[in-house]
Amino acid sequence: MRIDVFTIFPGMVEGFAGLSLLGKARDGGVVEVRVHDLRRAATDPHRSVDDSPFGGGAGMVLMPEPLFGAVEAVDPPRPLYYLSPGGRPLTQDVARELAGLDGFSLLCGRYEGVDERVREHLVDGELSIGDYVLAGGEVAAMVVLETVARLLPGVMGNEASAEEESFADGLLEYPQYTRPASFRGWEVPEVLRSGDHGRVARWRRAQALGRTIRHRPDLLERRGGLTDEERRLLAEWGIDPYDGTSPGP
Ligand code: JF5
Repeated sequence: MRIDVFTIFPGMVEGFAGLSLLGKARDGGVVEVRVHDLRRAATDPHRSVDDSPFGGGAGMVLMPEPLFGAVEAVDPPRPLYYLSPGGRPLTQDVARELAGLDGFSLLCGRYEGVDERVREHLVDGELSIGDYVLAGGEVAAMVVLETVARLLPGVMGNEASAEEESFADGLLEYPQYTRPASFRGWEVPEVLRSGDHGRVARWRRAQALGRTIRHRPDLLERRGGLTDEERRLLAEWGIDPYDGTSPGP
């Protein structure tokens, strides 16, 4: 898969793309990330990419010429997405959709955003990583890169985990423990040390359900509420199906 990123801070995205999971994916030939400096297409001696808004107002707007110039010089993989709070929300489903493409591209805005003609005539869509405002699209682009890259075959090293984990089935994660079995008097739940794999699996499922009820009831609603089997599981472990709480010891 090839992903092209257009930004006025290429070093920021290059650095990120060379490290950790993405760096390994790159080394393994699973993904190719090409970062393009929007200033390269600027024509004036100052390499300007921004100008003040028509109609007045605070801040600066990214100009159409350097943006069209940078993208058209490359003819990057499509679709080209503009990162913006007004875009289509990035969810695990959207990430899976992107991971199924041969490639796509990302355009990072800065300042007050891009000239509207860029949104209308250059990009194919817009993506949002959440309801907050960043100083620029670079961090959002890195979130998209990492979210998609870890779904590509051969990236995690641990093929099982990418899909086994939370959101794959629309629930939050169950609690994880490692050694020591007792830390400062806080014990690892007995069930995890019982060696009874069926009981462990039921406990984990019940914990994931309880956590989701407690912290993200909206996710459960989206799955269509609790099944009878899930209600039985919660009852087995003493978890309240309405608020996800368990009685203390
Ligand atoms: C951006 C002008 C775009 O702030 C964001 C963003 C928030 N959620 N998803 C993306 O994008 C960066 C900053 C300034 C346009």
